[in-house]
Amino acid sequence: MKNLKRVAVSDPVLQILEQNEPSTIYVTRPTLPDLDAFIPYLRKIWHSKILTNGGPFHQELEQRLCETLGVKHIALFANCTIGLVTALQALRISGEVITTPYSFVATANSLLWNGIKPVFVDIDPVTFNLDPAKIEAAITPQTTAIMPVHCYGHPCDVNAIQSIADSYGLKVIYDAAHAFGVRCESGSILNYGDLSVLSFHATKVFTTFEGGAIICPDEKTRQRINFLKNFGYADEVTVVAPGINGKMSEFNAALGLLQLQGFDESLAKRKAIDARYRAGLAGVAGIKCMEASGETVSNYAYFPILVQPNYPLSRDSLYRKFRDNNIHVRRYFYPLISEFSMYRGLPSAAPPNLSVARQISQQVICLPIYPDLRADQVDRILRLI
Ligand code: T4K
Repeated sequence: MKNLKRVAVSDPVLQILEQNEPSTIYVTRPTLPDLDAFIPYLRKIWHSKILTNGGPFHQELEQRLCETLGVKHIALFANCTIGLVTALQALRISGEVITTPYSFVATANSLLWNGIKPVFVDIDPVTFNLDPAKIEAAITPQTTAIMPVHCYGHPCDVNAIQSIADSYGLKVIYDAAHAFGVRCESGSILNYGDLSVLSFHATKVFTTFEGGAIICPDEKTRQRINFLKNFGYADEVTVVAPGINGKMSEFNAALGLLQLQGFDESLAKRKAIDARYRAGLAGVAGIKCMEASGETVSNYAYFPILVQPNYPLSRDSLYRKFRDNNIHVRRYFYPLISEFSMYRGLPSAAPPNLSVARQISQQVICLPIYPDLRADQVDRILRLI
């Protein structure tokens, strides 16, 4: 980007890029492979002319992801949101679904897209995930499932959630958009629940530009999901359900294969940044870092801090201070999903019902974390705090 000023800019894409301050630090930046390494993959696509519909790169990425993540069955998607919408369809979920207000809006939107009523339950003050102790009170005869989120990649209390689901005959679909590569003692966190849905968006620890995947327990479910993501086609002349187009293209799948090669190195760099922040923030009165919630392998996807009342600045003043210094921190997740216009009329969206989520949402700032963030940039951020 540094050389852009010297280019005679008639290209509208370059004009947009030029507006970005080179010194800006973003909350995240994707790690990309060397462009030259991608060319042979593109050559194969150009040569075969297979661009989509479950081609060879798609098949290979599914297999490689199963090995890397430690899961048995996976179905790739164009993005996580379509994956969530399809996961609900695959399990024929209807009526009411219990979910968290403390997430990206796509979580609850996937319910509305299926004509399902979201029922918001408050979160745990330590994990920022659905509080299992509050789930039972929200169950009604219409409840058919629970949709928790492994927020920031920190595992939910999967055992407590499963035991409630078993008692009431509910399905569990995890929004695992943040949880790529996260493990707990028994292995991948993605093996819990009936289905888990990943995001491979540009802002995620593993990215295919846009992309996602559903992790499922058996081949039969995966087949139904594959029908649903391909308009419902079971074969050339049979449509078994009103499916959607949720397929990942060969371009994205090929990129994913290349991205996997650099994943361990990216993780190690993220871990070092996480440690540097923690060391720098230890003892700063009024700033609280989030702790792990039972994972044995973290993915360091986000670095949320809470700006508490004893810090000299309010959360929003600190946020503005960052922005004034060209540091684009984000307030994930503020506002709460339950505060958006299409949700705030729901009885479960009433503020007293969600007091923990509201407090955290009003205190949180996600600091920049991505593999190419340099130590001197982390120190600049720490100095501002
Ligand atoms: N469930 C959960 C729990 C989620 O968090 C998400 C998505 C989903 C479901 C749905 O997943 P997908 O359908 O997207 O696969 C971003 C992402 O767009 C969104 O994917 C993500 N969660 C959410 C937490 O964050 P924004 O509006 O903050 O994105 P944006 O464009 O402001 O990007 C943030 C920063 O990232 C930019 O300041 C710079 C950097 N960036 C971004 C893009 C898009 C890049 O460097 N390159 C890029 O291409 O929502």
